[in-house]
Amino acid sequence: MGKWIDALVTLGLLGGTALALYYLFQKLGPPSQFTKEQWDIFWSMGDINRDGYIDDKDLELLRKAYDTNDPNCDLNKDGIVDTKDISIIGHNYGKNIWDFYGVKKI
Ligand SMILES: [Ca+2]
Ligand SMILES: [Ca+2]
Repeated sequence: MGKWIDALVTLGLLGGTALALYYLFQKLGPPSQFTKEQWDIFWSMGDINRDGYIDDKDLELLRKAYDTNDPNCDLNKDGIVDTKDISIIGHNYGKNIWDFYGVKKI
């Protein structure tokens, strides 16, 4: 009987720890290998959704924001989303943040 109680207490503790870690992960998000500044630089090269890749998803976001002043898509920060911003993505298309900074992806 005592063994069962010990086992249950252990399970309870493990479950509690796992739950606490889960909530912490949800709150803080996955650990990032890069600083905010590094993400900002890569954003300015065309990674609008900040997923680490400059690809069709970013082009699509830029297309939707075309001819607006959406600061999230205004890569050269000249106040308008236009062909200049598209050409920035075009220039960097296919790059990813890990290769760019020479960091192994975890
Ligand atoms: Ca992206
Ligand atoms: Ca612009």
